[in-house]
Amino acid sequence: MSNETTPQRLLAAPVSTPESPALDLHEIQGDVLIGLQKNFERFVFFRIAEVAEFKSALRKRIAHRVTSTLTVKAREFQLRDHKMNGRKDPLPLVGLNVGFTNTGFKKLLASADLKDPSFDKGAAAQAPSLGDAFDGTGKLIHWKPEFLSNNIDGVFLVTGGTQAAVDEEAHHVLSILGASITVIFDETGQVRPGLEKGHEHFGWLDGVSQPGVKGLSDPFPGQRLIDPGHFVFGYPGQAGPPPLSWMNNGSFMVFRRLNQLVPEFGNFILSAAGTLGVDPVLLGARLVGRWKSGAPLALTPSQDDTTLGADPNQNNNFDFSDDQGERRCPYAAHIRKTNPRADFDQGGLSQETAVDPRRVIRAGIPFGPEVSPAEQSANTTSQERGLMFVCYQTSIPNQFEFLQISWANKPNFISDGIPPVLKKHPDGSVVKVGFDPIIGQNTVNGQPQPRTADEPVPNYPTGNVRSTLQEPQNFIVPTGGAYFFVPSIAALENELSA
Ligand code: N7H
Repeated sequence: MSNETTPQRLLAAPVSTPESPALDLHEIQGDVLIGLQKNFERFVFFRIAEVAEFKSALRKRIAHRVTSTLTVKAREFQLRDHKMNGRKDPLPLVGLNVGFTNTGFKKLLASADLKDPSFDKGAAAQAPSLGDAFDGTGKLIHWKPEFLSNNIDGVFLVTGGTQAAVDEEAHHVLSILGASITVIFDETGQVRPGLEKGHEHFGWLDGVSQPGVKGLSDPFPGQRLIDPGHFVFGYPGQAGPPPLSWMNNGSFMVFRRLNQLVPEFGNFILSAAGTLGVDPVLLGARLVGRWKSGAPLALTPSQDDTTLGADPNQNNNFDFSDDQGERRCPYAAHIRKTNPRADFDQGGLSQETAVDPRRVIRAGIPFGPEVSPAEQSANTTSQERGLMFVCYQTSIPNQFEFLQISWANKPNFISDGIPPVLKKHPDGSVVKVGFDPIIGQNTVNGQPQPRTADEPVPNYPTGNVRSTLQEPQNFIVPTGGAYFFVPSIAALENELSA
C-alpha cells in the first residue's frame, strides 16, 4: 500500500480539472488521498482521559504538527529527487495524522452526529456482519481485548523513513499530551526488508491500483479518475446528505488488524496446485488476479512479466471487458472481486455508477516479523504477522463494508450480486463465482466455513477447463479494528478543540 517504493505515488503530479473544485490540500490530512510516506508506521490508539487538557493541547501544540496532503505532495518530489540522485538511505520525513472514533467525538463535540451508521456503531459491533468469527456469547474470538474494550477514542498515525524518527515524534506527541490521554494499544508496522519492500506478507506487490482523484491525480493509463467526494467531504461525488460543515476536508478511516497465516497459505497453495494439476505460482496468481510482481493476469495470463508489474503506465491498463468468460482472470480473484472494473457494463450499468462509488483509497502497511525457518518447516504460524489495513472513504457502509460483505463474501457475486449481472460459461451455465479466496469470509453462526472459488485452473485461451478451488480455512484472520473520522486540520484547530 502506501510506501516509498510505490511508483504511482512517487510520480503523481498535480493537475486541476475543470469538473472538480480545487482541493484544500493544506487542510486534508496527508494519509487520506496520497498516503504519508512510510517505511515505519506507529499506530497509537488512545483514550481521552482529561477532555479539557486534551483539547487545549490539541489546539495549541498538536494540530499544527499534523502533516497535510500539501506536505505529502512536496515530499513526493523530494523523495523522487533523492532516488534520482542515486541515494538509497531513507529520508526521515516524519508524518503525523490523527483520527477519532464515535466515542472520541462524543467527548470532543457532544452534539456530533457524523451521519454514518457504521461509524456510529463502531468496528467491533460491525465485525460479525463482515464475517469475523464469534463465540456463543457473541464475543469476537480472535480480536485483541483492547479493540473490544470500547476505550479507543482516537489514533495517532506516526510515520517516517526510520524507526528512530517515528519513535522520536511519537514520544514528543505523547509527552505533550501527558495524562490527558491513556494509550490503549501501540503497534508499529513496517515495510518488509530487501526485495520484499512494497510487498505484503504473502509476497505480492501492494499499492498497485488506487483510484485517481479528480483535481489531484494525473491518471496513468487505465486508472479511473474519481470524484474527490467519494474520499473527502465537501466535494462532488459525495453520497448521502451534506455533512456538518466542520466535516469538510475530512474522511472516514477504516482500520483492520488482519493477521496473515503465511506458511499455511503457502502450503495450501502447494497442495491445492498438486490436486488441481496446476503450477503453484500460477494458482497463487489466479487467486489474487496479479502475479507477485504486480503484473495483472488480465494482460499476461500465462506467465509473470516483472517489467509490466513495475510499470504504472501498464499495470492497470485493463478493465476485464475482453475477459467476460474469466479465461484470463477468475471473477473470484481478489482484485476482480474488489474492483470488477467493466464487469457490470452489461445491462446498462457502468463503472461510473456501479463501481466508482465503491472505491476506497488504501494506505495500510505490513506488521510482524518475517516468517522464521522454524515456522516455514512446520508450515505453522507461531508469531503474529499481517497487514494493518487502512482505507479512506466518505461512507463506510457503501464503500469498505460493501466491498467486504456484498462482493468479497458473496459467492454468487457477480451473477446474482448487487447489481445483478448474469455471467455465463461458454456452455451456457451460470457462473458460480465463489468467495474472494484472499479476504472472503464464509461465516455461519460465528463459525468460519470452507470456501470455494471458481476457475482456479487457467482457463486460457480456450475457456473449456472447468475447476473449483476448495479452501478449508481462512488464511486472513481479523484480530482487531476501529472506525475513525480523520478531520481537516482546521477542524482540529477550531471546532474539535474549542
Ligand atoms: Fe487487497 N493480497 O496480498 O492479496 N490486495 N488485500 N484488500 N485490495 C490488492 O492493487 C491483500 C483487503 C483491495 O483496483 C492487491 O495494490 C491482502 C481488504 C482493493 O485492482 C493485493 C489483504 C480489502 C484492491 C492485495 C488485503 C481489500 C486490492 C493487488 C489482507 C477491502 C485494489 C495489488 C491481509 C475490503 C483492486 C494492488 C484493484 C488489491 C492483497 C485486504 C481491497 C496483492 C493480503 C480488507 C480495493
